[in-house]
Amino acid sequence: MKLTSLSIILPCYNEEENVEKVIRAADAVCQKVAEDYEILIINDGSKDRTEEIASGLTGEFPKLVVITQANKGYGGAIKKGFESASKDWVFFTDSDLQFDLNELESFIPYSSEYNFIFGYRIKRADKFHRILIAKMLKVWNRILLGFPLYIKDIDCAFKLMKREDFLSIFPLVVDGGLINTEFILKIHRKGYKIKQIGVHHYPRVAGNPTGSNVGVIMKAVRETFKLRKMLASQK
Ligand SMILES: Nc1nc2c(ncn2[C@@H]2O[C@H](COP(=O)(O)OP(=O)(O)OP(=O)(O)O)[C@@H](O)[C@H]2O)c(=O)[nH]1
Ligand SMILES: [Mg+2]
Repeated sequence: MKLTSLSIILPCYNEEENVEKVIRAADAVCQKVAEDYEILIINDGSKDRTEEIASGLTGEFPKLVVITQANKGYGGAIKKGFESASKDWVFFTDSDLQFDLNELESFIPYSSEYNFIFGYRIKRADKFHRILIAKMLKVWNRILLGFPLYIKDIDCAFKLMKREDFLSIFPLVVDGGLINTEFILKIHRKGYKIKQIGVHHYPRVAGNPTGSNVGVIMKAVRETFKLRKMLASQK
């Protein structure tokens, strides 16, 4: 079984050591899981050779599209990917090789029954403080936003979604670290079923982890209150 068509979104910020490998991995898995596909590299204002390396591979990979924007942070990068995607299904993951893209294959059989298929990290290969922040986010989201508790791993960057249904919850009001929180909440409130599948997670071996600096966390706090307002207005 294959998907009719798939856009795979890869946000990249200073991923010169990872970008070629992730493009190769994405192309290989796309060939297995989709009849037609596009690979979208969202180069989020990288200061290194990410763009040069990715653009240099467009000859070898005709399905590869490199989109460059000024740095907007993780949320702004995947949002750009969602806006640029054109295929029936959308899958996004990180470009730092912390996931095995081949595991997308195990999601495909569920695509006839579910429009949202989300990975959860069976065992997170992250530092203690990152895992603690994720646990705190869950409690925070529950108390302030009424976030559903059955979602195992809010921010797992391994999600497959049917684009038409995903677009029905747009526009997204946040563009920072709470982007997953926002769209999961909206999907849940619309009554969609979400299938969750365990995926493996590996330590980052190259490049710099910057996903949890103080600026990112402060923005997430501001975004929570923006989200609360949005939810209240939709009641
Ligand atoms: N940190 C960061 N990542 C970005 C940005 N824009 C896009 N990304 C990409 O978003 C993905 C996730 O970023 P990571 O820094 O790996 O964040 P994380 O996986 O939550 O945590 P660590 O790997 O521990 O930092 C990667 O593919 C990045 O290249 C940005 O402005 N900052
Ligand atoms: Mg990472």
